[in-house]
Amino acid sequence: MTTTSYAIALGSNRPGRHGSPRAEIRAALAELGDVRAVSPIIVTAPVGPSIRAFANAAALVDSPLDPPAMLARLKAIERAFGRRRGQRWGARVIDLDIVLWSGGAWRSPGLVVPHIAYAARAFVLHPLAAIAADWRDPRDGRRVRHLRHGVDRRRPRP
Ligand code: A4P
Ligand code: MG
Repeated sequence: MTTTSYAIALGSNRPGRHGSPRAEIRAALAELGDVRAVSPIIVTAPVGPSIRAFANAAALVDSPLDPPAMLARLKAIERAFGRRRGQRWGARVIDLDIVLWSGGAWRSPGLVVPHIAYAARAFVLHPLAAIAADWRDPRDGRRVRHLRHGVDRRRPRP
């Protein structure tokens, strides 16, 4: 069976049964399966209406699953961690997104890969650049390191 690679973004801004958001991320990483690389866990200011700071990280996961099956797996982990439905953009114990897939672009009902918003999000690109700086977006060939420089330039300077 062919094994593919996924770049997964992890986020948490609410304590759960494993402890702090950082502990929730560590626990989720242990559930992801064949994890080949893990970024540092960073603390980021919330983007959107949520007030609490996030812990964010990225991981590279090897898996024979196709993207819908991988998404189902991530959602099962989210449910097991006690994430409630209908809390879009709200505080969450764990949020697991598929950012990139080695198979390229994917589009099916309820799933778009690359993730629709990742290229503009520092809280995704900073951890991802620590483990996959040379991964290219299949749509335009831009590398993760290049995208990260883009969000850094948009950040206001003190
Ligand atoms: N979906 C489609 N494509 C994907 C994909 N590539 N990976 C669908 C994962 N899911 C994908 O996501 C909503 C639906 O998107 C899923 O059911 C799936 O079918 P969700 O995780 O259930 O809901 P959500 O995460 O609340 O909504 P959304 O729009 O995904 O929110 P985001 O974009 O994930 O933003 N600030 C900081 N600093 N750090 C963060 O991690 N996260 C968010 C959430 C906001 N602000 C943040 C952070
Ligand atoms: Mg999500």
